Amino acid sequence: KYDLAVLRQFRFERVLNEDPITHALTLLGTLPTGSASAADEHVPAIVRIEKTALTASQAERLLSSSLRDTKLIEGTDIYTWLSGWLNASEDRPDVKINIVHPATEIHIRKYSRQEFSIVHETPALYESIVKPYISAFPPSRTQWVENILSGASEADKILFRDPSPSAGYVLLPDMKWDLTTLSSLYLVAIAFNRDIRSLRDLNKSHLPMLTSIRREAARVAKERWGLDHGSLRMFIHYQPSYYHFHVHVVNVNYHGLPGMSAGQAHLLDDVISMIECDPDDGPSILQRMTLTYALGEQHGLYEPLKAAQRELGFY
Ligand code: M7G
Repeated sequence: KYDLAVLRQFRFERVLNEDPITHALTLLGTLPTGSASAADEHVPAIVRIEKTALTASQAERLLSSSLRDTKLIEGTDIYTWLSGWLNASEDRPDVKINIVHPATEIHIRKYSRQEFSIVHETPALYESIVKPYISAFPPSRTQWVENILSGASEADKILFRDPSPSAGYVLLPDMKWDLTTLSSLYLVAIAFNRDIRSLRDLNKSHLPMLTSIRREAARVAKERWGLDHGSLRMFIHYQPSYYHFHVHVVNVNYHGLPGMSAGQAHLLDDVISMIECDPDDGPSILQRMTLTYALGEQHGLYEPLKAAQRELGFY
């Protein structure tokens, strides 16, 4: 549905973010609605363009044939640095493009450059501020999840499926992955159980699902890509962007993504271990503990949590 012809119609408005570390630029603009009746009508669209990584599989051809041109920047003694240009190639795309269209205000805020601040979410603040915030999201926010679970989208990408409504989930490539660069392998396991809105809802009854995700993700990574035990970092975001339970499964050698910061990423192994330490009844540790994490100033919880913290004397 989205191709070069559609992208050429993008009307640029402003840069939302610029990240030299991930070689990505996130643009806000508009794209046509796509409906025949309103051919000229444009609605907000976010387009994130990221330069793809070079991989070891290209090593042999890189200098002998892929390189089209070079220009000397500087050199001294045994050191030289040059600019270079690569030939266009079918099997080595230059960029990966992510599109959110139509983009909501929440998407625009999420993708915008922003300052972060640490907040301490006590169980009481979870009840009074975070839980109502989560409940206020319309179901349309996670339509993409329902499409995956029902098989309406990405069906041919599913790597593992356990259809049980309580402990089941699907494992598939995350949209952050380009599907080829093994060093940046990124999968996501999405639960069928719609009652788990976040890390806060996990308890002993969810151990079969959590341990199954840990086991099956490792098995699939080994069988498909030859990744050995210990090659994956599996974690759960808090706060996540989408309040439908899922686990991130990422190549352990892929560093530096913002979503891997201490506070936001909770290792699946640690979560399993914490729940295993819980007594057999009563609220789980995840309901009893204060969770500390960084929130961007554009996040919907930023203002209310910061204000509540000031009242509680956290600062
Ligand atoms: P999150 O922790 O809720 O938010 O994770 P984050 O985006 O801030 O990390 C949701 C995960 O689902 C992210 O890793 C997204 O890249 C991924 N994701 C989001 N969408 C809309 C899709 C999708 O449509 N398909 C797939 N395969 N992954 C998605």
